[in-house]
Amino acid sequence: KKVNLAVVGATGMVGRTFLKVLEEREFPINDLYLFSSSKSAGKKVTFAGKEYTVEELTEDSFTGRNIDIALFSAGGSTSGKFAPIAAANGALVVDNSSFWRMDPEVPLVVPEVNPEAIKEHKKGIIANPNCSTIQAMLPLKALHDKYTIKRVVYSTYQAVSGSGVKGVEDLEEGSKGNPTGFYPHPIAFNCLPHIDSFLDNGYTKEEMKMVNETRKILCDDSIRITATTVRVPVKNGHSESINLEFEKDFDLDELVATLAAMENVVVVDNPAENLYPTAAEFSDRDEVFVGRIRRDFSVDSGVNLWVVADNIRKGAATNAVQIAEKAIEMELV
Ligand code: 11C
Repeated sequence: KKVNLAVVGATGMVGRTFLKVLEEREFPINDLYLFSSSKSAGKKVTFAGKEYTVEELTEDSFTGRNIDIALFSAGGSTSGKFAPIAAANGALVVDNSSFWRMDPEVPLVVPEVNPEAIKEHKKGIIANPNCSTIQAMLPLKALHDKYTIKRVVYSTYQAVSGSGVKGVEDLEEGSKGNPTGFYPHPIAFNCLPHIDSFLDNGYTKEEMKMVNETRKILCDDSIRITATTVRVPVKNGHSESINLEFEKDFDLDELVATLAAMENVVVVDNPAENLYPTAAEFSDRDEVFVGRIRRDFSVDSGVNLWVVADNIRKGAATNAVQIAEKAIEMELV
């Protein structure tokens, strides 16, 4: 079945990657509509050999166009206002912002982990999780099903592309000695334990997203979770140290095999050959890469993992496109 598809935020970093991923995966598109703010409206974009003009997003953009699916990546306030308008006009919205993620009527989906949740949408909106949460969910789901996770300690090393083009500019200019002042401190040759804004509990919003979204996606509020999220001078690709404690004991070889058997997880773990995933070498891919898999000897049953993925692909665009593909497969559009 071919669908009429809209991309909202088509000229942004994630929006452009939506188009790349849709083209690569030969997504079955009938009519394609590209929307942006007034600033980028009028730009020409080529998709599958055809030129499209980006239109300004307005309240009438979805009227009378029979748009089946709308992929949104234009920030929380745009999603808050326009996703319900798109849904009211019959579109199934897959939203990349944080606006709808914790709404109980909005499924929060990683297709390899909880695809069946897609069917439970009540508002015509499905939320794409935060990038740092998405990549953690694949290994955690495989291990939670088998060993029951009791506690998670996340420590992240997140690329500047997660902040958009301005973050990448600050790293590039800052490394030449001219930081743009985009971050509260220079990111070049530095690490900032500060992603998104600070909350009253001392955590950042990014850290609390990891805590709350993990529980929602794994459907388990009993898991104890803490997180420290750090911006590092890496252009693209988030890396995460994940420490897990289990209810059940495990055999390490069996645990590695369990991870390797998970859909779209690739184990890259051979210390003797200096083999482990790194952001620079393993981004621009759609899978999640896991290495440095080793027992945590400080607890009865625990493991440490190093998890790397492309935050713009699997962490945003690819995951959203996979949700749209599942929705078509499930005949929801
Ligand atoms: C970052 N994770 O790397 C953020 C970007 O909630 O969708 C995505 C923010 C979000 O800065």
